[in-house]
Amino acid sequence: MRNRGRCLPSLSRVAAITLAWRAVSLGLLGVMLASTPAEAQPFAYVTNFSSNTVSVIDTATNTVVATVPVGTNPEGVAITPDGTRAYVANNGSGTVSLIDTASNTVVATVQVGTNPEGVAITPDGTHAYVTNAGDHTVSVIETATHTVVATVPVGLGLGAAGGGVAITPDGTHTYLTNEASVSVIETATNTEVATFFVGNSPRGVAITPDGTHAYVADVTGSVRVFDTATNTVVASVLLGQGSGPSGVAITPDGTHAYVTEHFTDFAFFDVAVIDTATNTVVATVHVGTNPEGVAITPDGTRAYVANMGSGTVSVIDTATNTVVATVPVDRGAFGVAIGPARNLLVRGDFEDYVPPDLGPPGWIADLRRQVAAKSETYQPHSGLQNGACWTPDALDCGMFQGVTAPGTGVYTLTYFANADRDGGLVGASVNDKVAASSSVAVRGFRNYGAMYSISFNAVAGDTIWVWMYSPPTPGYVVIDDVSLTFQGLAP
Ligand SMILES: [Ca+2]
Repeated sequence: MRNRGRCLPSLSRVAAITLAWRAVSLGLLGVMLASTPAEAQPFAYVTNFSSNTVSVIDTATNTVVATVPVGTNPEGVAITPDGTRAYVANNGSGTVSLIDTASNTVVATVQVGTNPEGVAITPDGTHAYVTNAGDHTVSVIETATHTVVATVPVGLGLGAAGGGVAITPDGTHTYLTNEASVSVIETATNTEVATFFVGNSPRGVAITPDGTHAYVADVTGSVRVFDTATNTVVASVLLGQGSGPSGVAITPDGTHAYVTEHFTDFAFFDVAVIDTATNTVVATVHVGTNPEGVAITPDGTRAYVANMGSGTVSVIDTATNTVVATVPVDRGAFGVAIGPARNLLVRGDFEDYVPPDLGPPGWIADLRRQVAAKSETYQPHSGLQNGACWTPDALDCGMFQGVTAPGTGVYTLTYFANADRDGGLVGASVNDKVAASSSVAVRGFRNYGAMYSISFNAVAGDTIWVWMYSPPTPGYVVIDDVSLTFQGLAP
């Protein structure tokens, strides 16, 4: 039995935070920080239409780290919100390849319609929408089972789907382009609820982060801006005949749209940068030949452009709108998708521990506390295991994990936590000061409720400690699926 003489009276929240931090700060000795800056950056997945592969680019180094064989003529690509899977539409095979992003191998192949082109995944990660140009349908794949759960006829049967597809941030509607129209699918019912004509050849479509507008690139020379509440055109940005607007992506802060000009009458192929406040072109960036797909990093600092003609990817610095790297990929570079910011924490899901142990790499039990934190199998939120402080006695407990901040800007800590009495806390400290914390709600056994999400600022090189604290009263605090991500500069 540990020293009961150290039992503390019931604490105010402020005092508890101070104590939690003091314990964390005392626990730093001899503990290695877990992350390096390179680990914070996500990967870009690029389809190569003419070589039937997907190139995986590490955006920290702008080098190709894997080349994955997929089906015939891959076009569209999308990555699940948790970053674990890339969905690739194989136009020539009528299939979608599912790439496991941890191993960069194809782990499943799903038969869809004829000539699939575009693919988008719902914000909750439960479904993928695949446009089939050959039979004017959309295949809806349930991601948990890898099965097609609905096939939706679209575009009034008029012309082939154009390949563009995007889902509103609230997950309620899917926008896709047809040969001369845009279709809107209600995701709750998987029915087409609107079709409106938009000019000759709409292709790429992107929706602003606030969900209010859709940007539709038309290869005949313009970008049309739709109000998603009314599905009417509120602006039209003329890029010029022969420019061939094709791919479109919007920055995470919603201020700019990047549009690839796939064809040109001139010597250069460009990406047009549109200010979404004024809907005017504010920059033109020369890229490789026949640029097609475009995607923007989660922190908004880079745009990745797949150049079909040159088999390269141009990396644009969005602050200066200049190309800062050109990455050779494979023949017919077509679509590009970038994964979410990577989890800076190690073993956030607690699956790799042997209960009751914790320890590096990952979580450290705070030995300044009266009871050691542990891994356990009693209340997993995901998988089979979770982290816990539990004692029938009036003893406190805590755990923590440290990383070096890879950049200057906003960090977001998300986690699931549960407790059977008040006083539990989860938070983050930056350079010895509590930057954000939240008390853990009291619920029933295994009832985690909604995900917690707290944000704070840090400067590159700062030491961030993520911690959990359980007060000196009998009971438990449990935690699972903890993620710390660098979001980049605040919008
Ligand atoms: Ca778990």
